[in-house]
Amino acid sequence: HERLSGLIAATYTPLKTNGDLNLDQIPPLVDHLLGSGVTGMYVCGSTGEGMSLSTGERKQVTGAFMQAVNRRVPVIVQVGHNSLADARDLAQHAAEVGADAVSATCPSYFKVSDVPTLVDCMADLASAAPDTPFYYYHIPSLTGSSLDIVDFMRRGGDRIGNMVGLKYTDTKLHEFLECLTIDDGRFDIVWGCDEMLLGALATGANAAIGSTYNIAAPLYRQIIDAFTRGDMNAARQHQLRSVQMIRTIYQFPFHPAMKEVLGMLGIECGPCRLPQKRLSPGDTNRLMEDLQAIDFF
Ligand code: NAY
Repeated sequence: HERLSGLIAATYTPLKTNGDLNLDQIPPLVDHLLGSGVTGMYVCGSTGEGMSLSTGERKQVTGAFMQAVNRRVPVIVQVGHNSLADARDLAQHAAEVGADAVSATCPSYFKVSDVPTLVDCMADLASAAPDTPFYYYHIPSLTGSSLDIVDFMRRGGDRIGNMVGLKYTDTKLHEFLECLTIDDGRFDIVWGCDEMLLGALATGANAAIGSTYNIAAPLYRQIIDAFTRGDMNAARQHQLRSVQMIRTIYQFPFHPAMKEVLGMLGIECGPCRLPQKRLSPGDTNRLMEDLQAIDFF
C-alpha cells in the first residue's frame, strides 16, 4: 500500500436545487480538481455531506467519482455511519468499485464508551473490506468523541490488519506528532485542518485532506513549495492568504458558501442539504464581493 501524498480534496457532492443528487456535475468537478493540482479525493466525508445522504445515494456518489477519476489519483471513500451494518455495506461497496482506501468516523449519536470499544467498532467495520486499506477518521468537533487517539492507533493497529493510517482532523500539533511517530512511523497520518497546513508540514505531514483544496489548491501548493525550499516567509504569507480566505467564507454557513464559491469558479454544485442552511442571494453577492476585496478572484 502506497502512502498518500500532497493535497487531497474532500470533495463536495453536487446537488440539484431541489436537493437531489446531481451526478452529471461530478466529472466536471473532478476535472477542475485534477487541473488545479489535487493529488487525491476523499469522497462522502463531512464536506461531501456523506452523513446527509442515504446509503444508496452514497454508493451512487462513490461510483460516479470512481468512474470520473478513472484511477488517475487515489480515491478514499468515507463510510462512517451510526449503523455499523450500513458502514460495513458501504465499505464492501467501496472495495467492489475499486476504491484505493476506506475511511470512517466512529458512530456518533451514542458516544463511543472508551478506546477498546472504539477498537471493537472499527475492527468490525474494517473487516467488511479486509483487503482495502483503512484510515480511521478522527474529527472530534463533529463526532463529539474525543477519546485518546494515540492510544486508539496503538491498540487498533495491533488488532485491525488493514488499518494503515488516520485522517487527523483536529488542531493539536503535538498529538499529530505523536501519531506520526508511533512505532517509528508505522501509520500514514493525514492532516485535516487547512488553515494550519504549514504547521503540519513542519511537524512532518506528507498529505492533507481538506475542503478548501476544492477551490484553492494552487495556493496550498505554494505553501508546500515554499516550505520545501525553506522560504518560511513566503510560506507564512501564503498560509495567511488561506486563513483570510477561510475567515471570509466563515462569515456564512461554511459548506453552503464553499459550494457557492465552486459555482463562481464554474462548477455548479447547488445548495447543501438540510440541516445546513442555504445562502440567500444577498449573502452570495456579499461573499463574492468580500472574496474580490481580498483578491481571491
Ligand atoms: C471532510 O471529511 O470533509 C474533511 O476533510 C474535513 C476537513 C475540514 N474540517 C472540518 C472540521 O470540517 O477542510 C477542513 C475545514 O473545512 C477547513 O480546514 C476550513 O476550516
